[in-house]
Amino acid sequence: MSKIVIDPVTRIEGHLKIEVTVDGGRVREARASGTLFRGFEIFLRGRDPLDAQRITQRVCGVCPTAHATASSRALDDAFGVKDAIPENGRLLRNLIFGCNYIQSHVLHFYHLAALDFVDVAAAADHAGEDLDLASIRGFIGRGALGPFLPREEGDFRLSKEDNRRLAAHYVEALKVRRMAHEMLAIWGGKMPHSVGIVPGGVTQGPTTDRMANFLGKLQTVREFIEHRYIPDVLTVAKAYPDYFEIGAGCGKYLAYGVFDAGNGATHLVGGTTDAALAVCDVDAAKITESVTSSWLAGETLHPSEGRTEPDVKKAGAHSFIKAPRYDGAPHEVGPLARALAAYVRGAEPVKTLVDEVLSALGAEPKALFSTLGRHAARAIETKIVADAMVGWLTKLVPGEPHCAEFKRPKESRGCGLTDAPRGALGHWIRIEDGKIADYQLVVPTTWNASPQDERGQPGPIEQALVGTKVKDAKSPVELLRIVRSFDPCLACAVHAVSPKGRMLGEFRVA
Ligand code: NFE
Ligand code: MG
Repeated sequence: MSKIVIDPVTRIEGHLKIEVTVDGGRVREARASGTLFRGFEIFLRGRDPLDAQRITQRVCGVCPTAHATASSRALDDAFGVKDAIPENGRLLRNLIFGCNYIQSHVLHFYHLAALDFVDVAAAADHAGEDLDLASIRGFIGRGALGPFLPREEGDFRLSKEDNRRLAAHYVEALKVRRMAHEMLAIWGGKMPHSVGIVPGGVTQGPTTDRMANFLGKLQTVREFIEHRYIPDVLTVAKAYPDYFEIGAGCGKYLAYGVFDAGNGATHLVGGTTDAALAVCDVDAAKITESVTSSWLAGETLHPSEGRTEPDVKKAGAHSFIKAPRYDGAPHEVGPLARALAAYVRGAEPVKTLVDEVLSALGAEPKALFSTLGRHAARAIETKIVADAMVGWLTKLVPGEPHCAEFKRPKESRGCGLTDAPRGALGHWIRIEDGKIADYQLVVPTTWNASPQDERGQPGPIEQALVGTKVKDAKSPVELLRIVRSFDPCLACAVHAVSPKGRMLGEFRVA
């Protein structure tokens, strides 16, 4: 029996440590640890409730809009205006958040995950005119390899031509992400840490020139999704079909739903699903967080009563991540969980698009429970969100209200649920004497990268690794591909800003 330690897992956000024991060439046990703590839930206490929208965005530079959305929804609830958001406010919140979804999903595929499957070295001897490939060739020629590392040799399967094409799209994707940021800034002032989404709605209303500017950029982004992102995921999927068979995970999925459709409905529907393709509505009372394996004091609690008290000497603890559970069980969150909830409910356009992708790959729905299933679900969702944004844009009415008036109660409680790009996100606030008395965040990667709970149940990423065959313990690319398919963000998971840390991971084989 041997042990592989990957610390930190790189090309993700923040510091994730993965330890596995390998027996007979397969992973027998896996342990995920978040190795950073900064305590947003602690320093929010005593502040003005309106600060929550500003401060919680600083949890993460990739998904600040998700935290702006969850905190504003928690405050809508606490201030009693959650049913009073004007139409323009609802639609602009969706448009602002939609830009962040597109940016985040494109970032994940091209810049965080693709280079495990695409050999960027194929651009080194490119002699043609393509400026994007020439730019990569320039980086390689100068020995400036940082953006492309770590690069695990040994299992690159695309043709040289496909490797080059996808490497060029890596560069094109950087420009698309910039455009998504610019689109968000049309409504939200800046990105990251935008000022657009606030309790009651948004800070500014629509004008025809902003709408026209936004639509032009949106069409460019939609073309990229249609002609690059989705075909590129299919190219990878066809070359690595065994990744539809590994990395399945815990077999239980949770989505709260996202993009307000009015009257309590969401455009991307929520629900809990399981591997037998049964779906149920979510009951937020069934959410708990365990701290058995975490360097945190206390016991299993509902987040509305949650505590955050570090205890770095705690015996048996190995992570700063809590272990969220739904109805006592670990649940995977993210694009796959959302796709499954919609697919099983027969919600369009998800059902048709998922069936189209499965038929292009000659795969059954059960193939979705896998490493590549997560990539496919994320790509399909990017198209659905970008397409829906056209409809939201055309419903805006310049001159109509965009934010509800609210009074600030001395005492109140609020809960804001949404789905962030990486999965189910909840913020809970308790206001006392006009100030934040308690604030708890239960974040997507907290669900996915959670450690064992008090019943000894491992978290979703830990379960996804168990059983995986590792060909070369010194270059465990299978483990990295599985972990990255969850798009982990440790900065979010521990609710901390990631400092500039060790840039290159190390693999230790004991
Ligand atoms: Ni730091 Fe985040 C998203 C949130 S993930 S990226 O999406 O919320 O844990
Ligand atoms: Mg928390």
